[in-house]
Amino acid sequence: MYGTSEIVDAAAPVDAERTAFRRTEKLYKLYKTQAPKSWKNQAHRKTDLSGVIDFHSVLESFKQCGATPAGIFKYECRSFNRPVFCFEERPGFYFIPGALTDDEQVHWIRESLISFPQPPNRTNHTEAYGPIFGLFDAAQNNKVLVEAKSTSSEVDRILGYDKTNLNSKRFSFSEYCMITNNDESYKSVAASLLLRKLRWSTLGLQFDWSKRNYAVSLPHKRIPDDLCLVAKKMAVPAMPNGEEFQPEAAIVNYFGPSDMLGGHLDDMEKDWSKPIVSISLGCKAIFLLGGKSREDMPIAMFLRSGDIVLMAGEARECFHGVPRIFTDSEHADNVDLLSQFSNEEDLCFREYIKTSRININIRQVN
Ligand SMILES: O=C(O)CCC(=O)C(=O)O
Repeated sequence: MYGTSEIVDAAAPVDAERTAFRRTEKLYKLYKTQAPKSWKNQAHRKTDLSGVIDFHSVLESFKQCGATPAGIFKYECRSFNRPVFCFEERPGFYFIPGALTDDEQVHWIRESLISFPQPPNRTNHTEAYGPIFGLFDAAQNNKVLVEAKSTSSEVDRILGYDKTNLNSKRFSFSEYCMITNNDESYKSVAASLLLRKLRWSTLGLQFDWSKRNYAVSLPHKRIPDDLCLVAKKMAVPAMPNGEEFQPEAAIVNYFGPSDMLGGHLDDMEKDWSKPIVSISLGCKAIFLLGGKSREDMPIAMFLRSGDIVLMAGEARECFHGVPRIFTDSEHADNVDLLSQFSNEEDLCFREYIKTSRININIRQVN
């Protein structure tokens, strides 16, 4: 949970709040027809996507004839050598289509699955299970998570544990298989299930969801240098007076096939003139950029793997969300990306990302 929103299963019933933002979300979210259980593949309701802006087409036609659709302009920034597009009606929002190469996307997908959920970074599972090491690897090896009897002093050191706190939860992966575990007092859960239910991890300064602020006292590592470099480089069009962006925290969102991120504001950073740098990986999604009120009609656009958006200044006050991702072969737009994972040892990444989307959004907190 962060901002005023969390990733939810779009198939779950939600109270209808009839604002313009909510109506647009409902227009685009994924619906499944009420098919009988015996039907293996439920058909998806056809959604009219003709009103969704496709910045890859905008870029193509700009290259061919130098024109942009009404309300969109190409942003000129001398110190930035990629095409950037903006909306006349939403100052502070920047779209950088295809900002990352295929290799870069592959790298950040691996990092998002292997390194970013590693303690001391927190995930949506930390509250229930405490720190979990090696989740992705454990899921590939059919391990289950069991309550550990003890942890090594190395783990204690990394996590800054107080040994006198007997309530600290300590879980580790075991080779034991759930099915052979008949002891009901021995809690266990399959790593593959935990991976499928991974919804967020936080890097750098850790966010305390219960207090809705950055908890500087929580153990944390700095954001990896290579991610900082990407964020600094990509933030340039949105930085006031040529200042350098200082990445201090990041949230990694993991979307499964029927997940959505409801309309929200990101309002817990001090200086809203600094951008949020938001990287898309995996399946294509629809992004809604609303206005300062939920009553303002949102603009819908596609986000593809490798696209980056920046939200700074006035755009920081705009409601936004992701009503759906596309996993079907007609719309997912991930064939090139999937072909990058063709080696035997990469098939696990391919399987995951074939039906998932990852978003890494990087923030300057102070
Ligand atoms: O997934 C996205 O592209 C948007 C993420 C977002 O809005 C957020 O993390 O606040």
